Amino acid sequence: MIKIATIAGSDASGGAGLEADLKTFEEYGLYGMAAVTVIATMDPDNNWAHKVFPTDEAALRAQLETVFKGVGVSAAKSGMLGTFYAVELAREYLTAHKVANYVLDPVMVCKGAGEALNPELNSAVAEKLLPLAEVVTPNLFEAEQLSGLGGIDSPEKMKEAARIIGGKGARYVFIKGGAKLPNQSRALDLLYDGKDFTTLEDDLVKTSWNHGAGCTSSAAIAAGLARGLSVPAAVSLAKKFITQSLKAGFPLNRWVGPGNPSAWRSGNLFS
Ligand code: PXL
Repeated sequence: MIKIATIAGSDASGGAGLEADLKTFEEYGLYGMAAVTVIATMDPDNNWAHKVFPTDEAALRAQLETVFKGVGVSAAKSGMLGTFYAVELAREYLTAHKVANYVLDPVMVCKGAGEALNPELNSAVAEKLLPLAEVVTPNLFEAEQLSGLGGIDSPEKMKEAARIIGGKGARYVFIKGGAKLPNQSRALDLLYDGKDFTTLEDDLVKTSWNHGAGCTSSAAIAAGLARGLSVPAAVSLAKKFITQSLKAGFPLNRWVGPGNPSAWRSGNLFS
């Protein structure tokens, strides 16, 4: 069995975070493990307001010890880290255990949580983890934060941002325009390998039930790498996977709905 790990937050509602990651790993036929950085909860009596409870440092270190030293992985991803010590510990373990297939999802905001998480923490993620990443997977907002460019609203600006982010150390930069670019008829993402750009297009899925899309997409890329795919092949398969997942999104309640990572089984992921 091929092993893979996520260093991420738990989303108690199950659509994002490590829950989305583990569901995705399962669909790829992998053995998934998780080191929990924070626990995110949502309040049904207060408009689904998010709260984030960090795991304490010793508990996080012990989990990383279990996963990376005790077992070992073919690939890993990180999601919401939540604290400076989680950033440091992720760096320490990914480096010490020479995890080559590391996918950095620079989670800066939860859909529904509104404002960006701590900007200084975002800088620490960029400084400490970008240089380790085989692939970094920002959405447009995160690409703006990582590149320092404002208003990324076109494929040209996405390219400019990708060059800057690539310059900070990630081998591949995958910027997810998704459904967020103005006047688009297709969901458009961009992959940059340090030299060339590849544009990836698929059906534009207009849905509110897209909670966890970023987590699922980066988990699928890491899963593809764990299975031995090249980065371009893993990204392209992940794009098909997330499109299927979003087409099958569904509501959990009046506030939120996730995609469905098992949707490809009745779709055409591999065709
Ligand atoms: O979708 C971003 C995200 C990542 N990780 C956790 C989350 C969320 C959003 O809710 O809860 C744990």
